[in-house]
Amino acid sequence: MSMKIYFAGSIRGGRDDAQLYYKIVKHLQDKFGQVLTEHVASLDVKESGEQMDSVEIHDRDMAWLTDANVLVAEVTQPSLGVGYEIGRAVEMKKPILCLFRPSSGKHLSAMIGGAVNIPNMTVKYYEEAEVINVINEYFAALQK
Ligand code: 6IA
Repeated sequence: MSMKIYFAGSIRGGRDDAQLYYKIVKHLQDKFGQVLTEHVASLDVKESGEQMDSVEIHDRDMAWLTDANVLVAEVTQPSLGVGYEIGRAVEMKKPILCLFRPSSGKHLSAMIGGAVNIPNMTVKYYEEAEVINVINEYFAALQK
């Protein structure tokens, strides 16, 4: 089944994990469907980008999120935008996979890690080497 996938990853929160976002988006495109937000994984995107109109970005992204079948969020690098997208997707009752790497030494927000009672929201703690398997397992269960 081909899905519409919204991938969320930090932009102004910091681009340290951009290579990993690229790897995730590539895999989602190869195996599971259309990634509406492939620019999030673009290695050219910088943290600044002041020339872009925030209203257009917000409204376009919310339209994509509304259209998406699933949200995949890499949450290791803290990002207000990613947290906002997750909260909006919870309200829209979308299936949500949050991916967090404890080996980063970062501490996941309690608002994400503690969201265990939210139906359709999964937080997966993983190592970078496992990322493909973790995504495959989640989508296998989703597509059942
Ligand atoms: O607060 P952040 O910037 O870290 O938020 C990142 C999240 O918000 C991503 O998952 C995106 O879906 C969304 N987002 C934030 N900024 C943009 C953007 N341009 N274009 C599309 N989606 C965005 C910002 C300017 C850019 C060229 C640097």
